[in-house]
Amino acid sequence: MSKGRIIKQISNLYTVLVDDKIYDCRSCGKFRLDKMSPVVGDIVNVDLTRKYIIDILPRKNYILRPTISNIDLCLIVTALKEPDLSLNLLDKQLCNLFYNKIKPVIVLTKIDLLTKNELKKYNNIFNYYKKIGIAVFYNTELEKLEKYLSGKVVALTGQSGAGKSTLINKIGNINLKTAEISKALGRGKHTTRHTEIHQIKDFWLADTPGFSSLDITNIKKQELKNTFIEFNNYQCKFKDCIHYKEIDCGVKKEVGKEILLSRYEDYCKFLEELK
Ligand SMILES: Nc1nc2c(ncn2[C@@H]2O[C@H](COP(=O)(O)OP(=O)(O)OP(=O)(O)O)[C@@H](O)[C@H]2O)c(=O)[nH]1
Ligand SMILES: [Mg+2]
Ligand SMILES: [Zn+2]
Repeated sequence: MSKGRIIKQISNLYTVLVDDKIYDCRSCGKFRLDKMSPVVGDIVNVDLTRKYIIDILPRKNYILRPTISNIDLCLIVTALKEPDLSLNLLDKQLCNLFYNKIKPVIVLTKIDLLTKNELKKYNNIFNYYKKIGIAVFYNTELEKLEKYLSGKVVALTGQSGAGKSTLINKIGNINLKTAEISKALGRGKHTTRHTEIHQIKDFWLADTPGFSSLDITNIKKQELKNTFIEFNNYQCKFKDCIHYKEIDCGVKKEVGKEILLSRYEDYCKFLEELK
């Protein structure tokens, strides 16, 4: 029996990396019974003669969208144009990651397509995200980004067409498939079809399939406020205040002042989706 990491999955075929060697393995029936199937990122025990995954070692973390485990960071790759920036989708992804206790980093792409004025507007918005403690990089700041990623297992997530595979190609000097977005529909073409971890320099980057919408309705109403991390800094009259219809709410008092308006609006939209 040997220990390795799953770096790729295509239906029931898993690519497992054991001591720098790659093995194509299947998972045994017991996982179907346990209702817990192996996913990319899992550390597993494998039987190398029969090419079977025998056990999944305890996970440090796990997330369903994108489906991956044991990551140190997740880069939310976000285009400022083509497809147009959606702060709503960005806030939703942040919720999803904070809820699953995975550290998010925002990576902005396609700044080359912006006018000076647009760039200024976006700089103000993203300074807010920095202020609340989320690291923000442009996809042109490769050296800075690489230093930040050093030693880590990192997943890239984001809308289809945002530039995830392009970024990995640039950093790793490799050649993952990329494609222009559909100009007619204004969105990506779901070019990447499976999750795969690539060893690059002294870190690991997982490319994942992009999406166009994200479902967070598994989060409970009382839990949602904790995924908007800056809300914890304010005092409300009621301990269980969800910052919605309550009186004397410290969060509502700061909306448009200390709290970015779009953040609070997105919070309310998500809360209503959970009802
Ligand atoms: N102008 C510009 N184009 C970019 C940039 N980054 C990526 N692109 C282009 O955007 C398109 C989509 O890039 P991909 O890397 O395929 O996007 P993806 O996020 O991997 O998309 P999926 O695999 O569908 O999830 C490609 O045509 C890239 O060349 C950028 O910073 N500027
Ligand atoms: Mg891709
Ligand atoms: Zn409140």
